[in-house]
Amino acid sequence: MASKGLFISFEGSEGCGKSTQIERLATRFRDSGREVVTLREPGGCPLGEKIRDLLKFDPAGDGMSAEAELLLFVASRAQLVREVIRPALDRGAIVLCDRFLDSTTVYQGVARAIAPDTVASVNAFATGGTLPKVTLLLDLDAAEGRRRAASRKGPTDRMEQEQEEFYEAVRRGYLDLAVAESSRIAVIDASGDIDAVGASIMAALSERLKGECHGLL
Ligand code: Z5A
Repeated sequence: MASKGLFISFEGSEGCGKSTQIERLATRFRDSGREVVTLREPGGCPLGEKIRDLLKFDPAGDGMSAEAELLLFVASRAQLVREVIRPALDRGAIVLCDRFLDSTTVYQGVARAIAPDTVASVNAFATGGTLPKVTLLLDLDAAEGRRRAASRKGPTDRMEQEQEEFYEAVRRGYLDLAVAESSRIAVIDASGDIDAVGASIMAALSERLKGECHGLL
């Protein structure tokens, strides 16, 4: 049975502005009277948050293999889908998720060079067919994203210690994916100020959800 809710994911390289725009969009949707569930990956549920800590900060993660990393990211996703996302969509909520399967396709598949078929197959197993209706890819120069991210407080995590080429591969990987999956993924220029990016997001959603979201956009 088709769910009543709406699932939107946000993707992009580090510091591209996903969290900022999710917060704005959530406020807008809540003001229109809808239940909104905001989530992040990895994380979003108790098991996922433990896995997040393992992936980002736990010293046990030092020297983690690319294969173990892949399986931990999808383990977090498998739990989030079943524990939080599906029930929320069944209630009719709008789910805004900071990263989802495309992060694995790009970070593990492209930047870590794990075989695309392997990544696609574990992604399919984890999501069990629960996919975003629309994915907003916030595209930003990799170095600018790193500058923005560095301006925030907080400890550096394991993933943030990669070389610049890694983040450039991520950006290219996302743009290639957006071409391959253009019916789902909308590319948003994230280089403007917060209001300009927000306006581009609203325009992309209006275009892609035409006729499906009465009173929402
Ligand atoms: N990862 C993976 O490898 N495989 C997977 O399957 C998944 C994830 C799911 C998660 O990191 C890491 O895991 C991530 C990918 C990997 N690694 N990297 N690198 P995370 O969850 O800790 O963080 P993130 O997802 O990379 O995002 P972020 O760093 O938190 O950034 P953001 O949410 O996109 O941006 P922001 O916090 O909204 O904005 C960053 C700063 O810029 C902040 O100070 C804002 O006020 C400012 N900002 C926002 N918008 C603008 C504009 N338009 N102009 C100027 N300044 C702005």
